Amino acid sequence: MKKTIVVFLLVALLFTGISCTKKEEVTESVETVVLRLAETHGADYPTTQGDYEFARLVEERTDGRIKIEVYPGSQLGEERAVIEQVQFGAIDFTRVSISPLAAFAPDFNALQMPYLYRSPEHMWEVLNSPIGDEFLDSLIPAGFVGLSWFDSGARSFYNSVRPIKTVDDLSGLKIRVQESALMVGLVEALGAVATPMPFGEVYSAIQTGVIDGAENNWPSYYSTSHFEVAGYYTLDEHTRVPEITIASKISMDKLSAEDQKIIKQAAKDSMAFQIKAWADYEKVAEDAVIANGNEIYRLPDNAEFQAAMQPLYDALSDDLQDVVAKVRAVGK
Ligand code: GTR
Repeated sequence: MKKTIVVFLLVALLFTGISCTKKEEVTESVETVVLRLAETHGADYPTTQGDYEFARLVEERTDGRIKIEVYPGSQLGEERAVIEQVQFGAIDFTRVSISPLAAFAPDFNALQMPYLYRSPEHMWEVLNSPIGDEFLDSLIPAGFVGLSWFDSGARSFYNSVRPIKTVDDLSGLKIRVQESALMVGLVEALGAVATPMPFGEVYSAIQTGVIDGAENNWPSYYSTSHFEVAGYYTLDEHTRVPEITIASKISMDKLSAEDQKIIKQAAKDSMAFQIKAWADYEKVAEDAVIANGNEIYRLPDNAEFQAAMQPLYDALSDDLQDVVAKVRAVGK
């Protein structure tokens, strides 16, 4: 009799155990949402570090219910193609430069005009002002939810042919630009030949002489090894192009209002982390390029370059000229 009871209890325990595990599994698979974020840079690049921080905050604040998997190194595609996929909900998030995004939301060109910001501080004052939030919100009709801004320093020209000290030195050089009409216009205004091309193709295009150079900030010049094949870097700092994290509106609409709020706040809260990571990496990149013996030239002033780019401002619509005026008035 005792034996029967013991066996009965053991069997009962076993079943309770099994049913508990099953229940947990079921609950977990119902509640955990896994979303994907596409990033063009490698894992240790500061924007990717900012992405990881964003993902960490979302996971922490949703008690693990929402996991954002970051795919660095263009695993999910080059920027333009990724933005398209975000637009139709195949990818949930991406961190991109606003240059290619402007093809989907042309007003963003106003935020990447040459020599628009007086300083890095001025750019941050603008992005943290209602202007920044209006731009983030303006993406809804294009199918995106704008979440946050990341730092990207200033972009300057580099090439494999000659040092650039004047606008004339750029004449006839084939310069790669992002897939952005504004950037094509900018390079053409300086008398060079603009070649739009995905980021991942630039290294071999310079190496094989398909193009003479490109333009980017210290971190990208370094992390892509472009500095190895294009030794002349001129710090003309023609643009400050903010990075942006966007969500697919289709993906966001599937989440509760509360979760959407958590995601938006987490994105904003990841900015400080990225800005610090940016400053650190910018220094590492600059030191490494200088140690490599590259020929760095800093323009004594930007007047000549700035004047050559005035036609880009003249070509802006009245609405965008108004935005530019508002941006310039910030902090004055
Ligand atoms: C980098 C930016 C990338 C990408 C790249 C490019 O500075 O972080 O998102 O836009 O420039 O030139 O394609």
